[in-house]
Amino acid sequence: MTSDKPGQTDGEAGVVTKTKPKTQRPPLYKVLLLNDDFTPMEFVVHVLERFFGLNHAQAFEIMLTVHKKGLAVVGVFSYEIAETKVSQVMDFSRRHQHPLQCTMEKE
Ligand code: TYC
Repeated sequence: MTSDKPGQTDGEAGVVTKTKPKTQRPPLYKVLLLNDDFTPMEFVVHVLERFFGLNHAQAFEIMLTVHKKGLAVVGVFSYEIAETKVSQVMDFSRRHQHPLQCTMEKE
């Protein structure tokens, strides 16, 4: 403040404007696995181990969640990685003639 009289201000006294430093994070994408009535449970477990680096217990648990709830998030990745995982799962499933569906969604 530049004013010298008590209680009088130049209108700027005590006004603090903070500019928050913004850290740019890349957007993340959830990879979702969807249930169906035909894909064998063992195949889904295998897919989760092979393409998502899960151990057998983790893979089995996620497979059961999808089976019971209809879908589950398998992992969260950058756009490129998520897209690659979805393609790998869809290609592998089609090659084995299973209707397993995998999609991605912005977090
Ligand atoms: N519902 C399937 C069955 O009973 C198993 C299954 C689980 C299929 C998860 C797809 O993403 C899936 N054989």
